[in-house]
Amino acid sequence: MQIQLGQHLLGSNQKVAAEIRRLMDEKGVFLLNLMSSPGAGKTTLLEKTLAALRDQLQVAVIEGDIATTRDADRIARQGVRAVQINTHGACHLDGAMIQGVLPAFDLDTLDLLIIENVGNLVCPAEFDLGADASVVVLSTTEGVDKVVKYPLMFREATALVLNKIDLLPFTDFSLDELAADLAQVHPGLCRFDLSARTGEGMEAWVAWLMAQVQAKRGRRAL
Ligand SMILES: Nc1nc2c(ncn2[C@@H]2O[C@H](COP(=O)(O)OP(=O)(O)OP(=O)(O)O)[C@@H](O)[C@H]2O)c(=O)[nH]1
Ligand SMILES: [Mg+2]
Repeated sequence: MQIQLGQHLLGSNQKVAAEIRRLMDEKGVFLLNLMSSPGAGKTTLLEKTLAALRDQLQVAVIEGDIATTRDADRIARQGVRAVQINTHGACHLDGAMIQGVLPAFDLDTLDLLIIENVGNLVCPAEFDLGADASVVVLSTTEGVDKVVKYPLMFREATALVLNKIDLLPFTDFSLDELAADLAQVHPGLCRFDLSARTGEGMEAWVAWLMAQVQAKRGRRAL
């Protein structure tokens, strides 16, 4: 019975996700779903990414958290429009939550809409939000075993950001082990090793994201 209910919920979420995807395709907006465990550095990565992109692209952010507007406040301080969703306990965002806040954005002028999902390495991977890309942030302080312990998130990701490389010397995180685990779970996964704190490695990530957005803008122009 529980399994049937779960399948029903996921099925109806899939329909909403398809509607979001259709709308984003029609408007030519690139929708990015950013996921990680709590504290891996999603908001810090966003702050630095927005600083690099905001003069070249029209960008906005949807922040998902169980409570508070702290992350949306951090993004707003970058001069970027941010709408906070509070899930009041739910461990992930779903399609209906995203659809509910879309009227707050001018999709006709937007190039890039970034969703920062609720900090959680499990549930967000189960819910399609209609995104063009799902990016998972893993940080060097979490332990290298997370890829094999939480494989769905990494299997379904479009790209992986390995954050906090400035802390590598102080942890037992192994880049070789990460590469071996990724070869097993998601061979060929696009990966960016960086430090959102120091800025090291940010250029390749920003260039990749910019290229994704421009490719979609190009399709809109056709
Ligand atoms: N040393 C170091 N610290 C970082 C880096 N990126 C983020 N941090 C720190 O990690 C902590 C968590 O960063 P956030 O950006 O808030 O993490 P988050 O993933 O948005 O967290 P939630 O939204 O709560 O899931 C903060 O204290 C950041 O300053 C990094 O590259 N290096
Ligand atoms: Mg955050």
